Amino acid sequence: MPEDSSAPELVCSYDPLIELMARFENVKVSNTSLNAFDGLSIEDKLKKHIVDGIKKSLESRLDEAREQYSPIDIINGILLDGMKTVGELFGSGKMQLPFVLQSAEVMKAAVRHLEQFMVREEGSEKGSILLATVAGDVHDIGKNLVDIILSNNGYRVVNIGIKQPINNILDQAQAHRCHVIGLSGLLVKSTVIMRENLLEMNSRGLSHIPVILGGAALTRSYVEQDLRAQYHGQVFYAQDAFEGLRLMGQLSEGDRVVPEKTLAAEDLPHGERSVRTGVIDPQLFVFDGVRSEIEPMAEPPALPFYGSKKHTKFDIFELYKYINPVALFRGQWQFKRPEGMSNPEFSAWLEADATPIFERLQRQLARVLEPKVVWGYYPCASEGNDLIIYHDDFRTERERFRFPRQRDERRLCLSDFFRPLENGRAVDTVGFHLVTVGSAVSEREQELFRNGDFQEYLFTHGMGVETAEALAEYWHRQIRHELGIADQEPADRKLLFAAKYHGSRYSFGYPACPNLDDQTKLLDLLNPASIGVELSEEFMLVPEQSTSAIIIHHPAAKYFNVK
Ligand code: B1M
Repeated sequence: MPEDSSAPELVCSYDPLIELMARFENVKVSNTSLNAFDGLSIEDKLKKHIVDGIKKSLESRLDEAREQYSPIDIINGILLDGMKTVGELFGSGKMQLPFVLQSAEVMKAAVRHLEQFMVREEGSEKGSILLATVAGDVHDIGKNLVDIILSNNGYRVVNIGIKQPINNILDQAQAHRCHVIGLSGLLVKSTVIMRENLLEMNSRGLSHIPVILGGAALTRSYVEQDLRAQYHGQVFYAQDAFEGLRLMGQLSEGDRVVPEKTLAAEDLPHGERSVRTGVIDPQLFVFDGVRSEIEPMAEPPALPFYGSKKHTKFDIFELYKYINPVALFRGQWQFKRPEGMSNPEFSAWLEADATPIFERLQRQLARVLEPKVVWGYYPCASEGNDLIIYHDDFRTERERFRFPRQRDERRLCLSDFFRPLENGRAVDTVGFHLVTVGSAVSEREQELFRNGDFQEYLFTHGMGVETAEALAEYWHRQIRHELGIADQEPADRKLLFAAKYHGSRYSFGYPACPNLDDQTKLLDLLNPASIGVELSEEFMLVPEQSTSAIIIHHPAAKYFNVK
């Protein structure tokens, strides 16, 4: 830089450090995370690192502990004890999942640091499990949460990822000498695959391997009744990662695990048929002439246009306004109201602690989330339990959906909301949409998971999921406007999230339209390949954070169950 002779000479007439110290002389810094370690033994200090999820100074304390203990003793004797406390706190409702993950992060960081000083001894592990999401299923997070909890509690976890065919699961389990197989999946279809996998293990003579099953659509009774009756070996249901941990504990001690309670047939909740078998009773789809009292609309909305269109330009911050904070904070991030805390106190706590995370992620993910929509309108007509979609001549059949009808209650069926053909011509209108937030957010999640940033992984995943839901909500609103039925738009977002508007949207796989195979027909109508979405062989949408729906304009269309 050229010397500027005209610049005034800068003379520092004071010591900035002393000045700074003087300024903060009377300020008490309450750094609990540092002070709280004072006076503790090295063992308790390390446990505190784990339980409180503190990474600062972790390595130096581990090095200090190494002067007395071998790395393996630090892990098994001290750190795992800390994780046990974490599990107990979580189990008793005193610790929230995001903080459990923070503890797991510290555990992983500690093990990573100690590994360089360790010689792996054969047979020193507590137990091992091969984890996979079953064939055709792209759901990652359920299995990954199980991985985090098990591997940071001392188990060897071989996580082979999503969409895993049984051949690969068995090959990998044998290659890695895993003594348990753990299968996960999101949808009912996946529970059917799990059953097929167990039967395959029977026929290959591999039923000596215990199997743990978990996932949103799975029920304890299906696993502990139906599947246990079919698998020659031991099969267990784990409702969450901690039940998986408990089962691993029992299986690794070599005990044959006796289920706490074996369900009797009469204990089974009514209407579990679809979940238990994966096949919905075909009788529900047969029209026996008795329909509900729903009167189709005398003057249904006209078609806004025929066929499908796409939309890919969104103001992401506008979309964020459609995120349901309850679903995000309590559903995805699993912040739960601690015992003894009132509802208003909990809301204030969420506002102070969860909302800033939400706001930060809105900014950070603005360019990662890639919202895209395909939607369309078609002339249609009902016929018994069927909804027929027509070509743009309004006469030639293009697609046919068949819905189940309630056996009791109101005898409702989705087709009742539509008019039948009149003079051979379709006179009603139906909408469909399919939304996605793209694959970059899933890639970001995988990176966070690989790097051991478990808490951020959960937060990011929740944002992806709830932005997809928000986009579906936002675009359904757009459709109501296009159909001219935006006459009951709720001013309050809470009412919007409670679907207090004109008409409804139903996703295939949900109770009123349970056939996931119908996704194929929806995809034929909408052509979502134009926005990068395709179907897996088990009818799942890829990318993962995508969802589709049939949109019904009838004002009486509300959610209902079919059993
Ligand atoms: Co939807 N969805 N969804 N969904 N979704 C379910 C699963 C559903 C049960 C809702 C319902 O009907 N009430 C239903 C499935 C029913 C069926 O199969 N017929 C359903 C459906 C139908 C669908 C679509 C097909 C709808 C459509 O678009 N037509 C579609 C499919 C998506 C696709 O194809 N890509 C869809 C879409 C979506 C969103 C994208 C909007 C969103 C995100 C999905 C995602 O994460 N990829 C979503 C959500 C949020 C849900 C619910 C509400 C919550 C799922 C979740 O995120 N759970 C769900 C209903 C529900 O569960 N209440 C539902 C949190 C996650 C961490 O839990 O994976 O279950 P989970 O893992 C847990 C435990 O299960 C257990 O431990 C984990 C941690 O505690 N566990 C194991 C799991 N694996 C384990 C293995 C073990 C041990 C424990 O040992 C080996």
